[in-house]
Amino acid sequence: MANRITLTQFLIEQQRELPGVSGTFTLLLNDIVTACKKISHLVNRGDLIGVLGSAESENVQGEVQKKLDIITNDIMVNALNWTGHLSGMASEEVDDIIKIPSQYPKGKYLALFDPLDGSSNIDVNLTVGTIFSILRCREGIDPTLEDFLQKGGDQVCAGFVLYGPSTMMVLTTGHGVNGFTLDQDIGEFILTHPNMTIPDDTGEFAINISNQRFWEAPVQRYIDECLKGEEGPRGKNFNMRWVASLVAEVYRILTRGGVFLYPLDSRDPSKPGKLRLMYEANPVGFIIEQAGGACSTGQERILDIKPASLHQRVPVILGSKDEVERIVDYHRQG
Ligand code: FDP
Repeated sequence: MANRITLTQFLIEQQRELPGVSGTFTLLLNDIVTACKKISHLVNRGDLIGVLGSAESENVQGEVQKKLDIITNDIMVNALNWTGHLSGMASEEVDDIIKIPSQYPKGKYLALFDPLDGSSNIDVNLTVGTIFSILRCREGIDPTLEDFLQKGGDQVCAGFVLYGPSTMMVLTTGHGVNGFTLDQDIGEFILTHPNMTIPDDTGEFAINISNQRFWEAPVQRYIDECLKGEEGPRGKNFNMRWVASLVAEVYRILTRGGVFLYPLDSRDPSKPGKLRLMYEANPVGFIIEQAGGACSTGQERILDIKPASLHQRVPVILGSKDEVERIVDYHRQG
């Protein structure tokens, strides 16, 4: 069919136009694409191939792992560890950094990923996804933890693949955001959503309202004003969504605007937020900003945070710029 731009063609054309985008980087993205196509196939086959359900193990965060959490992590690691494009990896499912086996050469990038985000949705056949973030690294070294602890603002690339009614990849290399749909017939991602942008204002919010009693005052105030609708200080009605799958919420916001909050709450003082900085907040924050939105903890821009540890959690408020700025302003006011 004429005029269909594949992801490979898109990347090679971008590589020609942008100084600094190397062939190695394009090949690395192709490695990730291959892994995500495999994951898409497994998610799609579901119970037919017995991959659903719990694995009866816990990950580093103390969360019960699903079988697919483990399988998808292995797919990512095994697709990326031998290619020579990476110096190391880190995964939400693995305690320490993942080293490149000694028999393989090391490259100049680091890959961090959440192989199956929203995995509590997998058994109920709702959208899940893979999130990834690419950082630079001194070529050929055996990276230490410190090499991984870079600010989100230093990411070379971030993306996620959505396993929903259709499989989609959303990608940024710091030059806008583009969306690709997997054509299952030919096994290629096709550019279907060029230059995705988020409207500045919104009438839609997403938050797990069952945690309301644990929120801080600025978030209580923002949600309360949304719920008051036309009769309240905002003078308009709001709609609410909660898919409980970050990738699905972010994709919705990229297509029709909105705001998503997983704020600081007082449930467990050892956990400042639920979402992970390196695998969730940073990559989606980069994408959201590149699409014209904003992403903050309420106190600071997510992409400015200097990470203290690999599995660090942060509060996340992201989406339409004016709404995020309003919530940040409520935090300033206390
Ligand atoms: P999950 O635990 O299923 O992986 O990654 C965290 C996350 O999903 C996000 O994708 C999602 O937005 C959130 O947790 C859901 O949280 P609740 O369980 O509080 O609804």
